[in-house]
Amino acid sequence: MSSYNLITLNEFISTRQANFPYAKGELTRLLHYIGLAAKIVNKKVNKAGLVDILGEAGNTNVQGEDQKKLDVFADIEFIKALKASGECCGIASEENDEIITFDDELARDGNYIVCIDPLDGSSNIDVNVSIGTIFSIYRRKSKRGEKAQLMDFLQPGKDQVAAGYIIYGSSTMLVYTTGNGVNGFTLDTAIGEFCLSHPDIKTPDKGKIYSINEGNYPHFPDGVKKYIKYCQEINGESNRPYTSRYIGSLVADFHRNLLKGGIYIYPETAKDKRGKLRLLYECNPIAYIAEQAGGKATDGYKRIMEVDPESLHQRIPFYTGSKEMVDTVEDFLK
Ligand code: P6P
Repeated sequence: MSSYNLITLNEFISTRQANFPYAKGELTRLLHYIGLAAKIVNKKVNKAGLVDILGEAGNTNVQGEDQKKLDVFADIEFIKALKASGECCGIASEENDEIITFDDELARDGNYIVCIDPLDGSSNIDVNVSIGTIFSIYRRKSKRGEKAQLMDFLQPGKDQVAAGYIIYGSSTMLVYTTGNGVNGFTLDTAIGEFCLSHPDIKTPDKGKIYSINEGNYPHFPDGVKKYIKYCQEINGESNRPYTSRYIGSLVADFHRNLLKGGIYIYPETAKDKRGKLRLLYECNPIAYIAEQAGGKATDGYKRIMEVDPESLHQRIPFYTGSKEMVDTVEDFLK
C-alpha cells in the first residue's frame, strides 16, 4: 500500500466513521487529543528502560526535572490533553480518588466526560512487558456550562458513546469503537500518525486461549475451577487442550485474545471479593470493544454494560472474550 493509501485516525473519524450519533467534530477532537497524549506517553514508555538517563521515579533526571512515575506522568498528560480538547468537562481517573472537573469556561462547556486508566499494568514497565491506556467516553448528564458532577460518571456501560485502549507493545496501537464496530490504528512513528491497520475487527466465536492468574486457583469459585479443568482436559475436537496465556497486563491479554480468540477471566478471589478490575475505566470500555467485535463481557452472570455503578472505583468480577467461551464458563458457574 503506498503511503498515500494510509488512512489516519483523524481522516477515519471525520470521513469513514459511520454516523456518530453526535456532531462528528466533537468526537474527532476528543479522539485526536487522546491520540496526541498517547504519542507523548508512548515516547516516555519506550525510553523507560533508560532509567539512568531518565532518573528513577521520585528523583530528578539529568536535566534536573522531577522524575514522575510513568503512570502519574500518563495521568497528567491525558488530563492536559482532554482539557485542551474543549470537549471534555470532567475526568474519572484510576490515579485520582475524586473526579477531576475543569473550571475554565471552554472545558465546562464540554459535552463529554471521560473515565480513564492512564497506564494499566504499569508494574510491568520495568520488565519490558506491554502496558496500556483504557478510556471510556460518555455524554454528560449535568447541565452544559456547569461543573461536571459525580452523576455524570456513574452511568451504566451501555450508555458509553465511545471506548478504546492504547497498547504500548511491539508496536503502539489505538483500538476504539463508537458503536459501529471496532477499528485498530497502528502508530507510524515516522510520520507521527495512527494509521488504520486493523479495520472492522471481529473476534472469533471461540478460541483456544484462556487467560487467568492460576496462582489464585484455591480461591476461585467452583465454576471457574471446573472451567479451568475443562480447558485442560483432552477435549473431543482435538487431543491438544487449550493454551494458557497470561501476561498480567489486561490490555495486552485482551488484545491478543480479541484478535486470536480467547477468554480473559479475573474472578472474585479471597483477597478481592469483588474481583480486582475496576468497572468504570477497565471493564466497561473493554466490554464495549468486546461486544462490538462480536464477543461478550459479563461478571459471570450479568452483562457488564448493564451494571449501574455505585462508586467511581468499584471493582467487579470480569469474564470477557469469545462469546462461546464466556457462555461455557457461565454454564459452569450456574
Ligand atoms: P494479578 C494490572 O495490575 C491489572 O490491573 C491488569 O492489567 C492485569 O490483568 C491484572 O491487574 C493482573 O492482576 O493479580 O493477576 O497480578
